[in-house]
Amino acid sequence: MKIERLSLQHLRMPLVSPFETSFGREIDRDCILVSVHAGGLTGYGECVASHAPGYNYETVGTAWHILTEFIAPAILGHDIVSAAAFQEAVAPIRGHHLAKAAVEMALWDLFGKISGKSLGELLGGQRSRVEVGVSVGIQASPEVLVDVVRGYVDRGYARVKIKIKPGRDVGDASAVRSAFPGLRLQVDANSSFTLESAQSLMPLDDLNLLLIEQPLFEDDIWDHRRLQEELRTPICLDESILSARHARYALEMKACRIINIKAARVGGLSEAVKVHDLCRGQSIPVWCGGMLETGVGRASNLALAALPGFSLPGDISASDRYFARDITRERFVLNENSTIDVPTGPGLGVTLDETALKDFTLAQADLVVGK
Ligand code: OSB
Ligand code: MG
Repeated sequence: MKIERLSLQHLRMPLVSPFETSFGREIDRDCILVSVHAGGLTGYGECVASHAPGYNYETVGTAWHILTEFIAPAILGHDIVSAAAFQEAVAPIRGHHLAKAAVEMALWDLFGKISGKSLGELLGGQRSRVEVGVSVGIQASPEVLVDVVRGYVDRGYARVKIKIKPGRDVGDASAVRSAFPGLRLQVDANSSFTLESAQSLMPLDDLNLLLIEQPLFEDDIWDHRRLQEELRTPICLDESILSARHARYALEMKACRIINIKAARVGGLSEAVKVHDLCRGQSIPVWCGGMLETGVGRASNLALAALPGFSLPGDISASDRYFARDITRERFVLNENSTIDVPTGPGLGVTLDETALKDFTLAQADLVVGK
């Protein structure tokens, strides 16, 4: 299947409410929609790099650069028959996982459309619906946080993650725990503590949390090992795990007991499946992380989370938790048991709302062979 054309659209979509983490506050969600054209079919992929390099070093700008200057030339006019073939073609490009993963997603969508199979089926998914939770940003005060969490619990979310940062940590988590003694609760620090400042997190051990996500530096697996020795609550790594190799290092070092899998962060769905398989072989629970995706990336996350090793609820909320208007015609809704259905149509199983797409597009590029 010869890749004939790659198109990029930089989108900016208003979030229903601002999302604040230890690295900043997002009011709009920026992303790049990647369309891969081959044989009269189009596959879609979402690049989840944000406007700013807060979560990791990639941005919409760096991804645009890598996609146009390096990834497109590596695949345009080439026969890319599998995710492995794609990864081989882009192997000389170091890093830039979010950019690579977007194209791999689009290729999977294309492979699914060609074969008539859903992404869930192609990846080896075994569930028709997956358990989900909601990720709640830092709020004005612990009182406001409890109110916001109550809103989600009332809507049916059975697992809640709250964002923490130094100074807004144990107090916030205790307030939510007191208000909801039976709630499945976890916290995410997004790399905002050091081994020293993380000493203040020790009281979290008394709050019956599912896990503490990425307390320390993104490039630091070793200090997580030292912190995990001191904490009874499982540490879960997000930012630190950029490949199945990193996952192996972390598990060998006992730096964490749970891994958050984001296909984008590890460079694509195929590598995400490798992380899943490694963890499953060692009975290490994994769950599907989120990056405030549009319906396109959400469909991909749901398909991935259908794999059997995803034993904890994912950060995959209903469409209305993020956007009043999305770019897919399909909107994802929360079932009564805090699950969301895995799409069943070919590929990602979503169709695009062209009008919404046009309204959200800030910039566009069409890349063809030899141009
Ligand atoms: O660390 O998991 C994270 C959003 C953007 C960047 C990083 C993270 C997140 C989330 C949101 O927690 C999860 C979601 O998509 O609902
Ligand atoms: Mg995280």
